[in-house]
Amino acid sequence: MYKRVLTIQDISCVGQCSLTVALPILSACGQETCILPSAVLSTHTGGFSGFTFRDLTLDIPSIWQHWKKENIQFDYIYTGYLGSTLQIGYVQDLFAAMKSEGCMTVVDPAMADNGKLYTGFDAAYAAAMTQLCAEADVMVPNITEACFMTGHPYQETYDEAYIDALLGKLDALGNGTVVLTGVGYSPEQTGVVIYRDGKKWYYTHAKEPKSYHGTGDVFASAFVGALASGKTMEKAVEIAAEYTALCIRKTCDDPAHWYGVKFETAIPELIGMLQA
Ligand code: PXL
Repeated sequence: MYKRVLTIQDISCVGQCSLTVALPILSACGQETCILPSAVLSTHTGGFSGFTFRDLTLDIPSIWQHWKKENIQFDYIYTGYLGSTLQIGYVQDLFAAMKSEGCMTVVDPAMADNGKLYTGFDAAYAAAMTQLCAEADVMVPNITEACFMTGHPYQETYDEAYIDALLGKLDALGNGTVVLTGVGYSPEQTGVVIYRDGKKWYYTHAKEPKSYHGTGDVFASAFVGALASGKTMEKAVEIAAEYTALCIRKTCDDPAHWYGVKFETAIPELIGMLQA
């Protein structure tokens, strides 16, 4: 299937995250990929100091208004890292104006990890992102983001009852499907839960020994690419999780490569999984 995907996130010029990951992965999945850059940064904000930040918030309304005039429509609108609280409001306007029938919105609330908000974000930003997730057809938070969105207490270790309570609170935010990432009940495992219509589905796999910046973007991009290729949500989660784990395995023998994963080197395997 050949679908038109719009992805809205920043350009981190160096750092293998956001648009520099989403565009090549979605293209590799065989999908037409349109972009709306939310900001331009010299690097991502996790581990580099002194990065530049050009906010593109004020460009957003005129960009989608032009698309509207040209009658341009999208099959998927997938959002990631957004540059400001105001910008999240503009993306809500874009959803309202551009979400035509059959268009699926996927929101990755890329704002936090390991119990902490990313540099530059505050409670007001998290509240606005929660609202955007509530309006999405599919939200793709990790556990930290899910805790910020629901007020659920963040824990490093947890049991299934903890995750069930978190899923219940995420589900109550809106009408969409919840795809919760980074869920593992033992140190050796991680996985992804899909929660929809009161039903829970869990894909688990071996946890890689290292974690990296940008892997949430790798996962979400491959997930949207697989969905657009016609895979079921369950199969798309499985492909995206396996691809992300492979990207980590292809990176972790190189200590100099600390800032992101070598996702390009695993694109042949991603295409193989999509064709299987
Ligand atoms: O990978 C998420 C992400 C995207 N964009 C920027 C980031 C981060 C994570 O820190 O800093 C600019």
